[in-house]
Amino acid sequence: MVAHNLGYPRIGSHRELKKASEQYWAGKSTHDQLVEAGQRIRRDNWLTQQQAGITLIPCNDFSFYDQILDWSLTVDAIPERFRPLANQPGVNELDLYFAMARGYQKDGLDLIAMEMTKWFDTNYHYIVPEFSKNQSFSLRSEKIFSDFEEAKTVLGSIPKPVVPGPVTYLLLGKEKEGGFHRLDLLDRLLPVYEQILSRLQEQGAEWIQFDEPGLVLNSDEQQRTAYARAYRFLRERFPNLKFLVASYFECFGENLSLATQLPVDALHIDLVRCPNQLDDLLNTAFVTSQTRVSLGVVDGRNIWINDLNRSLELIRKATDALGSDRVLVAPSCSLLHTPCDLDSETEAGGVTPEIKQWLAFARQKLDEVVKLATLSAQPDSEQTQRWLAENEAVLAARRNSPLINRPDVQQRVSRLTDRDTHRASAFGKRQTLQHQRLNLPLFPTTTIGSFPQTEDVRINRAKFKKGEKTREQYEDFIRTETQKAIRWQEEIGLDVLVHGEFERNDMVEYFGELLDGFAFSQNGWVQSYGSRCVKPPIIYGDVHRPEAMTVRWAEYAQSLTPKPVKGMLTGPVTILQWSFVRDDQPRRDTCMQLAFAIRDEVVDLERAGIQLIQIDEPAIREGLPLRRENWAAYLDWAVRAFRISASGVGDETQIHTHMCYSEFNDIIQQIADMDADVITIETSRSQMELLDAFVQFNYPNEIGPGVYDIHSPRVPTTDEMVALLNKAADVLPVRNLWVNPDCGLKTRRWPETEQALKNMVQAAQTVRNLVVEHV
Ligand code: THG
Ligand code: ZN
Repeated sequence: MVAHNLGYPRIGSHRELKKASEQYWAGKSTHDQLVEAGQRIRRDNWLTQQQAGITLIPCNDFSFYDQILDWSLTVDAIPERFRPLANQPGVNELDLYFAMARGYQKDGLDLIAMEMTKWFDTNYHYIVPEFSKNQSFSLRSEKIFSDFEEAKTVLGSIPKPVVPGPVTYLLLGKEKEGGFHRLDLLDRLLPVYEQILSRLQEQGAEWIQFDEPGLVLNSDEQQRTAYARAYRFLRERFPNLKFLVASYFECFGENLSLATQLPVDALHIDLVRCPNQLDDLLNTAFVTSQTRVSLGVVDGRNIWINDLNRSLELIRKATDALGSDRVLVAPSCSLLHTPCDLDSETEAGGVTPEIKQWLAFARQKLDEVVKLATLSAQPDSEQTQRWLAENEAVLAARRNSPLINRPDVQQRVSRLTDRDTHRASAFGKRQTLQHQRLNLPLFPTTTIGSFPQTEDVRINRAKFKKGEKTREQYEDFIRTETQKAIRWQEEIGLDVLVHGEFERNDMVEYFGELLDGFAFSQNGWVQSYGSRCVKPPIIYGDVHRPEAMTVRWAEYAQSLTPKPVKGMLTGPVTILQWSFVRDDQPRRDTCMQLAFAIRDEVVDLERAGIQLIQIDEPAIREGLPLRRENWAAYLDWAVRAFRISASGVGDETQIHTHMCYSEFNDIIQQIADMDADVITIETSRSQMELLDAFVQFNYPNEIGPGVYDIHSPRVPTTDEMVALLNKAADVLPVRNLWVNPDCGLKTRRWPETEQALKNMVQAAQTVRNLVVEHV
């Protein structure tokens, strides 16, 4: 049985790629040095997979920024605005590529970066292809060919090139003008695939992996036709190449019969997300075809060790029906979404030996895939029996561990009543009380919470973590930063202040470190976008808050100023969404536990005199299941979790929430159901278009539509923010409007932040005067 892999993390086991690219962007290293860093990572990855015993090893899964952006360069889908750069002498392909990802402000050019968005329901972000009506495609980048050649040399065997499937690639893009649908471009795109495959075939390729996760999304007739047409086209031209079409993250749903009938050599299915898919598949004519099935049995989205017996049962079912020649074993999806190597973890991070044996990172998952192939080939060997016994013992130990089970927490969740999910009074009454108490001007100004995480802040935290600074020294430093931030906010005239979050690394990791039931790794980095990584905490047990997490800092900040300071928390759904979640109970149950932990913190903040408390839920929309039929159930518990976290306080305490990256139309009812007193949202990039959903819905509570885009260092002018605010004031009740940037400022630098916020306060003053004149 073939053990294969769909993709491997490319950041390097110690984030070598991050360091190398950021050096290069800062002009501190050369093009060749960056290229060599990439080569070293690829080589390590290939050899790691080979040594583990993987027989079909992917290539072209490496990327300097994003695999979809790589593909846009490969098929020459370069937006017009980047053409001058593409034709400029001295600008190499990599510079053009990074310009597309990050924008380019140099040599009199000001090229806005391409948009970035979530990769399905993961915390990875890809660069969105931009298509025009008369879009043409041609073979441009040679990356896939050199990658193949390089892998062949390193491995001494034939690697498996990975390409985005043509239909998913088009679906992931965006039409930049009207009058066409991006799938209309398929016929122009396929000839480029033909060229690419013939080159790969000449180079000796045998298998090609087409990633078509689009196959698990709800589809219409046009989409289904496109998949069928694309693979018929390619099949006719390449009867001898072996095609593997990879789906992942969900079940096929209505695409099942289409997927099982594609003229390909192997179909990959995700049996972690959709364990019933194998039965479904074996109930179709697939059984009597020649097509192989690749069983995604090792979880590529989480970090728990595999239940070997459960996987073997699935494998056995497949081999019984199809014969072992037609079965491959693999992770459920690319291992991009898991950290590199558990061996880098030491106990200091809270991954104790007990917890560690429950975990598998990417490298350990390779071993699991190979083990499963071996086990199913030799079910009766002594080694088989030993492996299974070991695995059963560890799983049983985890199930029964006192570390995991906290009866008091379970009881609290099971006793949840309606009172836990409702504020004392309806919004109308709360608003009156809050306005009386806070006495803010119209168009009150505030920020989303974080201020720039400067080099200085990071260095101090790193020193504290390494033990080079005492807690006292570190906390003194944080207090000084906080004090500076408060003074400065007072000076520029913001109305509602924040403490700046200098004590926090990441908005989820920080809480994970302070809650029971969480472990945090030291090196468990996962790529989020480009060179940016996150270190998702690991929720292994019942969640409990042993003590207040943020009260001390909020209280300190409030003690420095008569102006109100807003308390800052991450909401239960976002903590869930950005963590590795336990797989032994429904996500909903874990979320309810988180909700009560946050609720206790909210109540403690109120008790400490904090009058406004923000519970961020940027990830509530991205948690939406990929298939619409599962939305209602998710939204029901997600909204309930937020309400639990927010409903422990009195009417006068103002609850804020914040969301970013959101298409709000789909879920506006549920956003309203969250019943936050104030919501701040990202709207500036769309010129307030995202507000439409709120306007049409008649959203009843207060809103802070972001008036400038924090994702760029550009300083917005007062005039443009006045224009945006006027737009908002035209369609929403003035008493409900807030003025704020569209997201936290931690990735920005101080100089642009200072100027931008000064202009923002000025803009608020201008509209206030306009409104007063009007009245
Ligand atoms: N935290 C987590 N997930 C996220 C975000 C977050 N997902 C969506 C969005 N925000 C992604 N954006 C970022 C922005 C910045 C960084 C990571 C994701 C970042 N990371 C640091 C780096 O790579 O240098 C490392 C973090 C650290 O210093 O601790 O800057 O905010 N969980
Ligand atoms: Zn945001």
